[in-house]
Amino acid sequence: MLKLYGSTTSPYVRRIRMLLANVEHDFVNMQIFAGKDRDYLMSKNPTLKVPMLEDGEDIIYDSRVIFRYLVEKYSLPALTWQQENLLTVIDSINDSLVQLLLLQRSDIESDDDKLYFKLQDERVSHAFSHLNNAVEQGAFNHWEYPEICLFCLLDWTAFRQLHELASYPALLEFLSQHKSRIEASSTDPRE
Ligand SMILES: N[C@@H](CCC(=O)N[C@@H](CS)C(=O)NCC(=O)O)C(=O)O
Repeated sequence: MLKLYGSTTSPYVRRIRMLLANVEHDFVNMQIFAGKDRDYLMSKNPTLKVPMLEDGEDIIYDSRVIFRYLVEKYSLPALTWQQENLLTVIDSINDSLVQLLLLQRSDIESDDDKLYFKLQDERVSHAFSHLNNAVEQGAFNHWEYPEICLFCLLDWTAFRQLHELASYPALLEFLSQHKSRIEASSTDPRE
């Protein structure tokens, strides 16, 4: 049986949980920052990040690679290059916001005058605008992996209050359009 390791709050983990909504699997909810779960992660995954997928002898890390693994295993449609690029944009926001959250938790205050924060803030705003335009142009009109990843990013950004989404109306509309899907409500990080 497939075993997915992660946490209920991670947007990277949630996308794989939503993708596996109709595939039998075990979900292992870990506390990755300390204790025995971290020891387990240390023993299996040198990146010390989740998600991680275990399939018999195979251990796969990184959501993007896990997706490719599942595409191969279940003959799912592969992404187009345009979708790959959109996923890169989604991941670039996700990575910046994960770093900002970790800084918050380290009691390091955000300071717009500092290069590090300025670069993250510019990337996040610019990339959200790009995604807002992409939604307006119909690039997220299905319910497949890119849409799932966008949904997880937006819902997590709102949940953690990491960036104001009010200036991206198409993204807000996209979020509310998909919120009540069963795989969205059953993986809601607020639950
Ligand atoms: N590129 C990775 C990113 C995964 C990632 O950043 N996961 C976060 C949780 S949202 C994590 O495990 N962070 C732990 C850390 O940074 O120490 C993927 O797509 O799976």
